[in-house]
Amino acid sequence: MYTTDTIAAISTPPGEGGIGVVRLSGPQARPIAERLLADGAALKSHTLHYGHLHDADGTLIDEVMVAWMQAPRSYTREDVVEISGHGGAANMQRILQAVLRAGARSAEAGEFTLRAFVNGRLDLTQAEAVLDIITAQTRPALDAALGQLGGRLSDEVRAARALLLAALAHIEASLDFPEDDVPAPNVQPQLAQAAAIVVRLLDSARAGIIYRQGLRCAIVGRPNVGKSSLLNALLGVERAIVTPIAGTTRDTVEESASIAGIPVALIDTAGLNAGATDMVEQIGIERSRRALASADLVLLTLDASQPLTEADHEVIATLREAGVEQRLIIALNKSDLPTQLDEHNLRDMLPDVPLAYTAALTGDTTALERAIVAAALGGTQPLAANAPLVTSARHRDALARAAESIVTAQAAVGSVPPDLLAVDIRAALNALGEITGETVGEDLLDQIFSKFCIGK
Ligand SMILES: Nc1nc2c(ncn2[C@@H]2O[C@H](COP(=O)(O)OP(=O)(O)OP(=O)(O)O)[C@@H](O)[C@H]2O)c(=O)[nH]1
Ligand SMILES: [Mg+2]
Repeated sequence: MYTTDTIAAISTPPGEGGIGVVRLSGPQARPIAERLLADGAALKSHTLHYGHLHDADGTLIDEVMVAWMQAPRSYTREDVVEISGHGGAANMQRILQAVLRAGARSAEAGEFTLRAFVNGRLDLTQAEAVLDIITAQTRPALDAALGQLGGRLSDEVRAARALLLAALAHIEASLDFPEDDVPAPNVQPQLAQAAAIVVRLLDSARAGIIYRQGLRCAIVGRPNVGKSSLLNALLGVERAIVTPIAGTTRDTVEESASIAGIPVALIDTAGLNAGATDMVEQIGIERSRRALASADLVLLTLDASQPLTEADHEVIATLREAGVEQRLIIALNKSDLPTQLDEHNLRDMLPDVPLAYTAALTGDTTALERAIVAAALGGTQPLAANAPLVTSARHRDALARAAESIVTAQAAVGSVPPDLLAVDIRAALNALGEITGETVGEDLLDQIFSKFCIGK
């Protein structure tokens, strides 16, 4: 999929903007720009050039600023030209079309960054970090992506690979002299150090992936317990309609919130009411069940100012049937009123489920937010100074495979012939190489870069 022709795309988001940028990369980038500028001026590298773009027939297109970045000092390490024109969909399209008519080809999704990777300007973790920076929704996710772009993850992975390569070199050296009855080399220290690095990286993955991908949290319960009020309180805006009437929410309402830096998609649902006869309410309840099934966390909301009702018991039975106890958090809402609900009875029914008192009416959701963060991160500490190193499932899976191979190798030292030991070490090296891109197939590259937008 990698070519060296000249590609072009609109690199700013669609819509209206003060300026918009069309980017070109490849050997024809500069000649194309100079031809369209048609003012006889020669572009100077890394210098802004003010001018007017004209089509081949001489029609004025736009007043622009053009920057040429001569290879290799550019994003792709090829000649890159950025044309800044007046932002706006029609104008940007017109500039892009002129550039394409002048000989460039439309860039594929992520093709600029792919070239940066192929030309060695970025390794694979850094290329992926570019995408993460663009899509980061919260500060911790952004910090992690910036760290990854800066090479924090690659440095660690390379350190582990260097140790494994050293172990492999020892083993291969011993294989060269099979007739000498020398004992197999002891590579335990290298393996142990490599394992320590891989395990530390894996430990950061759970929090890292949550901070980057976020999670879905469905708010469920019988009618009128304050689900919509909780959604609003967690969002800090009056998003869903709240009334004293049971059955107010008929459809699911989904909004994104940031809870202690974790992007959380909150889904308010129609109260689960077994006796619903109204068709709209029934459809709404069906949607609630679907939201329940797709959620990473389920927030069972109860009204603490009343004893548990028959309807509450039915909801609890539904949750049990759905098998969501492991991802359940209980919000005991309306805690601003005197408590009537028997907490012990509840704990008997749902042992080990975290429980938080809330008062959505007064906006008190602190304990609940803490419970959500704890459930999401599962024991791992919320980020303090250091952003997590591993934020993608792809990296986590490769690390897990590397860890497995290293453990197998560690167990095999001394008990199997060195050439068999080398097989496991090579497997670990390959798994780690997939992270940085040293040992990566074209399919995987396609898969990774296709997630980018066009123009990046
Ligand atoms: N005192 C008190 N009242 C609350 C609290 N939270 C919600 N309410 C009230 O409870 C009533 C129902 O609130 P909603 O948020 O609409 O409840 P819901 O669970 O979304 O109800 P449905 O959409 O009908 O399923 C409203 O009158 C709210 O003002 C709270 O923390 N304390
Ligand atoms: Mg509601």
